[in-house]
Amino acid sequence: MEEKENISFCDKQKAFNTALEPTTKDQKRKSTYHDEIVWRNVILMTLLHFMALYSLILISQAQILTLLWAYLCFLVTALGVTAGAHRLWSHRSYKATLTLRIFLALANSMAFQNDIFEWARDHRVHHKFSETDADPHDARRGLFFSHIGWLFVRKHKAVIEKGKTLDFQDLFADQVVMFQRKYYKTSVAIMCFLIPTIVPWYVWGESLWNSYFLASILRYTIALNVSWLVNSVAHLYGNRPYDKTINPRENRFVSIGTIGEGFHNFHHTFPYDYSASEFGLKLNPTTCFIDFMCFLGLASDCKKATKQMILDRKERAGDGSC
Ligand code: ST9
Ligand code: ZN
Ligand code: ZN
Repeated sequence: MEEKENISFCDKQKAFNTALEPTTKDQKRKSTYHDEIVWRNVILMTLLHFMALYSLILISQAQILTLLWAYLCFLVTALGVTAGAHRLWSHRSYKATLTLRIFLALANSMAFQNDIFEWARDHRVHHKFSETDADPHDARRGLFFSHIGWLFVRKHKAVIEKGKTLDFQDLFADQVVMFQRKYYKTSVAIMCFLIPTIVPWYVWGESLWNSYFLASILRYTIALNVSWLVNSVAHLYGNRPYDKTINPRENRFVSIGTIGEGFHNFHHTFPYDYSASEFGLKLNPTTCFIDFMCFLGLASDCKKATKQMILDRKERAGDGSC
């Protein structure tokens, strides 16, 4: 048993050290970087969006239960990103029990936005090097790039170089994160496509066609786009009550779609805050979920910026709006 633990620890260390070494791909990137387009992503994303447009026609033909199911899948998807990959794994803004982490990892596979490790790695790099070449979705490169374009090209070499200076040991040490990464494709097939499609067909007799297009394709595409709005629109449009020197902004419209993640000026100013928004002032569904998990004993140690810190910051650096 002890030997097994040693082996797995050594393996993790080896994997981490290997991740720090430049790969052949990295060497190539140094000499060739210049928006190398990944056509596979362009084609797949274009196809997905056309399929989502087609899904809109099916809304009027579907059973009401199927539409409610698609919405429920959207909420679970969203929590997998907001309460999971974002507030728990990227920022460690609260602690979660194994049960909650398993639920959030499954919900995260429903979101199909890269595995938790990769999502959190890119997101930490985004916070640390915001609006520089090392920011994976650098908003200085415009609305399209920060929304979806960054997924169509190879990363700027600075993203990888700077990213490798950050510490991801906590993610390597989380067995739920590592398990999800190992079985990512299978978990996505089951959580993002199979379950959303099968349930309406099996339980209330919806056609497989309608449930696939509405609960899988349309729900997935909407969830992707609202998530991307945080990187694009919430970095370009809105007010900056907490820090007018940074790009991220408060955007209520984005907050509604993302169940509470559009208070982006606050979030970049106080990234450790589990609510990602000022306490009491804003309705934040993800915060309500985490609070409920604390009530059930599944979450704890929520970090929060104090009222005084927020007031001081507003006075010192805010744009005067509220
Ligand atoms: C998607 C992600 O949509 C969405 C993220 C949204 C974020 C929103 C944030 C807002 C916060 C609030 C949340 C709101 C949510 C609301 C929800 C409501 C519903 N550091 O990546 P590779 C190294 S995904 C350090 O392949 P390329 C590393 O060694 C959509 N190192 O780079 C890596 O190898 P490995 C579906 C890094 O080749 C190696 O480089 N998925 C870092 O340039 C190669 O990495 C897709 O569309 C780093 N940061 O390719 C696929 N990064 O991983 C998208 C990399 O083995 N991805 N390294 O360790 C790709 O195809 C590729 O990543 C690429 C770049 C073509 C974009
Ligand atoms: Zn964040
Ligand atoms: Zn941001």
